[in-house]
Amino acid sequence: MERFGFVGLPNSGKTSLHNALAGGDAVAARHAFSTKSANVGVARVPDARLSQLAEMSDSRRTVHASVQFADIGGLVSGSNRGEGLGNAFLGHIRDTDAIVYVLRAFVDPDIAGDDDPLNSLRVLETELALADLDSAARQLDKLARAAKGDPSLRPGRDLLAQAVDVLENGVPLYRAGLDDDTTSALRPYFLITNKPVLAVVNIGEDQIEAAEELAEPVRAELDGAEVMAVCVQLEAEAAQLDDAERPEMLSALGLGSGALDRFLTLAYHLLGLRTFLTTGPKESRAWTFRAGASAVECAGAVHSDIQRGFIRADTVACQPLLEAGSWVAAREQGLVRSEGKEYRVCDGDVMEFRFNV
Ligand SMILES: Nc1nc2c(ncn2[C@@H]2O[C@H](COP(=O)(O)OP(=O)(O)OP(=O)(O)O)[C@@H](O)[C@H]2O)c(=O)[nH]1
Ligand SMILES: [Mg+2]
Repeated sequence: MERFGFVGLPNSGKTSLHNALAGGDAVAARHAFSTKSANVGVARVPDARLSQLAEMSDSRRTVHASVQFADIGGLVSGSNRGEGLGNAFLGHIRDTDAIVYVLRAFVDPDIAGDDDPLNSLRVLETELALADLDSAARQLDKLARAAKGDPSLRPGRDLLAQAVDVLENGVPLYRAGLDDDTTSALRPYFLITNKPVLAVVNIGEDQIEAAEELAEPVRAELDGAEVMAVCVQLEAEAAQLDDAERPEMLSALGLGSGALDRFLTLAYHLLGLRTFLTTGPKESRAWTFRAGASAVECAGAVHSDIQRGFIRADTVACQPLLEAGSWVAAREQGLVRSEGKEYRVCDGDVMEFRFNV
């Protein structure tokens, strides 16, 4: 399952965001460093198509795609030298797939901490770049020695040297304009700033009107990265309500359908994740695949036997299927295609795999 790691200053709202997303109840508290070990939660990726399919098929259950979130302790300026809680817990997010910056904009004199999102971003980026520099320099040292006797290790050594050059200037790797091949080649070294980033600007209840104004400078600074203003506190409270009450509360507060659904959808897409669906009386289910995956690869997500014995995949896009009203009707109308192994699956395809083992 895809994982996101939260990075933020103390009291920026990381644990509150984690609770809002995962519906959990980890301790969010007024004092800094209230999180001392990582919380890991799972959030369902919203998908309106799924409930429509479930209704069409009269499914006994629906299963959403999901992603994981790791909430760790706050970072401060100097964490790399052991200030605050130090930066040891960055280890918990080295193997995540993307970084979520949680940047505080809400103002509350009773809760210590910086409420300038841009300033927070700069502190965090410096700390992450320094942590990566430390790790990259150590790995480079080892590899450089080993490469003397083994020329096959030289490309790796050169790559790490390139990363060290960038990081030494305090620049996160995601800002260095590295091409896709370099980014992929660096992946095995588990550098935090080599991952895609998105940011949540945590606004107060009294800042909802100014949401865009508060998010804009961060968006400009991160140069096109996904940046969203979210009133984390309200969303966390709304997350405690049941599915029927939540929309009422959110719309009464002027928050529309809430920011978390949008955030999850953005995060999911940022990683190049897509969804195909299966539907029947037993269940309707959303399955995650990487953009560009083939039908036979997607079959493997459902079951290895289906992948092994793959014959073909009956495929129809979700919307036409819903309009037809059933698989039978869709077949009669000629909407269902029979796709082979190499078919590139599209987001929203509904599939029925034919297989033989
Ligand atoms: N007024 C206000 N308070 C908030 C908001 N978001 C979070 N808080 C409060 O800020 C405090 C810190 O929130 P946490 O979620 O614990 O922050 P954290 O980033 O996990 O903090 P550490 O784990 O200590 O690094 C809590 O008392 C929250 O209730 C907000 O939008 N408005
Ligand atoms: Mg916390």
